[in-house]
Amino acid sequence: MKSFKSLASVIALSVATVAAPAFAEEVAPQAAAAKPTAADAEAFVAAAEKEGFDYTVSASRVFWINSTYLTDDTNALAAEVGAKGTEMQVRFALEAAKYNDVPGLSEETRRKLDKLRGGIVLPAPTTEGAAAELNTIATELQSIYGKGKGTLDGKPVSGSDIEAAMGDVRDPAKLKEMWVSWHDNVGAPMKDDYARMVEIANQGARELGFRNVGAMWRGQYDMSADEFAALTEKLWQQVKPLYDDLHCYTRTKLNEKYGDAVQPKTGPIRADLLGNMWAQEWGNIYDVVAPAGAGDIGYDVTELLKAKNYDPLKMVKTGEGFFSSLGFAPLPETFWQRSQFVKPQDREVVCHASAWDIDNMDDIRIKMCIKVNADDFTTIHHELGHNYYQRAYNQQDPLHLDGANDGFHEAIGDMVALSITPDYLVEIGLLDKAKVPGADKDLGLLLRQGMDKLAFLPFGLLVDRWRWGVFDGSIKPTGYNDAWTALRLQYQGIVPPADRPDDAFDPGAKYHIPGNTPYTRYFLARILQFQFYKAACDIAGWKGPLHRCSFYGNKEVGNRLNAMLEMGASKPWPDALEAFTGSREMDGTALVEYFAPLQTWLKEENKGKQCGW
Ligand code: X8Z
Ligand code: ZN
Repeated sequence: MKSFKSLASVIALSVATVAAPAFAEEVAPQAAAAKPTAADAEAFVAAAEKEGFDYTVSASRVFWINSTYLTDDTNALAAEVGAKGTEMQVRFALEAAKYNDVPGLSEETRRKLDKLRGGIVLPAPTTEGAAAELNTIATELQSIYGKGKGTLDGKPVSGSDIEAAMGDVRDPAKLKEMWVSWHDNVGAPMKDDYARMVEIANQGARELGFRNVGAMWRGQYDMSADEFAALTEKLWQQVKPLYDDLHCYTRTKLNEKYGDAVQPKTGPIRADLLGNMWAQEWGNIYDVVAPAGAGDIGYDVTELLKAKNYDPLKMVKTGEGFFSSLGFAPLPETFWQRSQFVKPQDREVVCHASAWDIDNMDDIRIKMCIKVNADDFTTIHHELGHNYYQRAYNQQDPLHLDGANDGFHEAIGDMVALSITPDYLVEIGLLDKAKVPGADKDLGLLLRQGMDKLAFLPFGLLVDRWRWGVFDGSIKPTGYNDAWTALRLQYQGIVPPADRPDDAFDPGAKYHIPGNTPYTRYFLARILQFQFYKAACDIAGWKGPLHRCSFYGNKEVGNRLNAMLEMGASKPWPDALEAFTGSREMDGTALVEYFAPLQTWLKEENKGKQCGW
């Protein structure tokens, strides 16, 4: 992965991200007239890798400039370069299909051909002008999001500011104003363009022999698209009881704080009360839900950072320090020179955090609009996880310059951030030793963590459940918003704070929809990060409660982790998972184990309550 905006755009265009196998269930495109040989296939793959590699290095620079300097001109350049990339990828995909039935292909060549054939995030048909139209729309959608503003007290507020304010503000009228204005201003204008984009990309998918774009996305996981959908459902059923318990408990606390008129005791939760614009992570309202006694964990990371005068640079240096402690080489000088850490004052940018690998070698960077708070401290570790992964696999062939699957890429930095325990905070001088919460505060710590990690699970799933429906036609443009709201209710048990207008397009108010970044990766990452974390803690010989483990400073963990990272996408993901964890299955057991004491406690707290919605 290159940039994570780019798995959608850059990466959508990056051959390096074209991913996994195409499967028998897909309709094969027309057979070739001549009889190509395995040697022909290998020659084609090598040429495609070279051309794709050269393209991504130069295209990435254009996309970087566009994302960090949003103007009509940079949009035009990004759309033009993007169109060239789409045309190239489609050309490769059609050519790759000709080698489908060639006898004697090596396993490696077969995997690479499958990636070339199926790994385009937004394909276009070969019709004249289609790739240009598709990329113009995609660039415009991303730009609308980047420039988007909501309001607070009637005054315009940028995306990164409103995101932070949703975590801090506790006045329900103000929260509602921010939620409604953001969704109305940012989402609604995108609707028609989004529908057109879906139409073009689906035509592209069909020309390549796939049912629709969603089937292509689901086909990137070393199994069939349908098997993958079933796997995500299985994982969700494994962890859903934890979410249901947390929802029930949180609703009670919100009702106690705001009263029946704002948050009733039963039914869904009002989406703007959960401390996050999308209600995807709820840790920011820990103060609202903290139980007496055990709930006082005695510190708050935002306050610690502020008290010790951390600035964005120091936050990033601290993140780097963790990876260095595992034995990873320091980030290159260019990372510090070329990254965007804070929001520039004089221009519009895409603030949504992303990690970039410009030259597939060591020109790695992050692009953020960092605020000194706990959310961004975690996000820095998340983004650095991408950068260290990218650098670790930079010796792989161009088509293997990617994560084992996209969930792996999203999970590395998060696994590291799970190690930000009280003891770790003491070790780096952020927390006084005397303030380390004792074992009697374990539940508070777990609840704080669960508010982020567990709350995210249904959101991580539903974003692409919506898009899968959009791409397969079961959700039509006229029903875009109602279907979104229905999925939010079904999976998350939340409702918008006000009736939505007919022209609403609330999905557009979430970055990854206009950014065209597939989202199931984040659901997988939520599961995988606990598998990785448990494996790391086992390697480190940790014997205490899992959530107290920090593997900071453990070189053995670093070595084993690196062994997985440097494989990139060269092997099916179960091989990579096995290299680090010993298991070949994605599985929620580690997550369930981590939160088991919390679940027992939540069940006790919820006794006598009418849970569900
Ligand atoms: O988009 C991201 C990262 C960039 S890859 C900041 N995340 C998802 C989100 O913000 O919605 C990380 C967690 C989920
Ligand atoms: Zn990410």
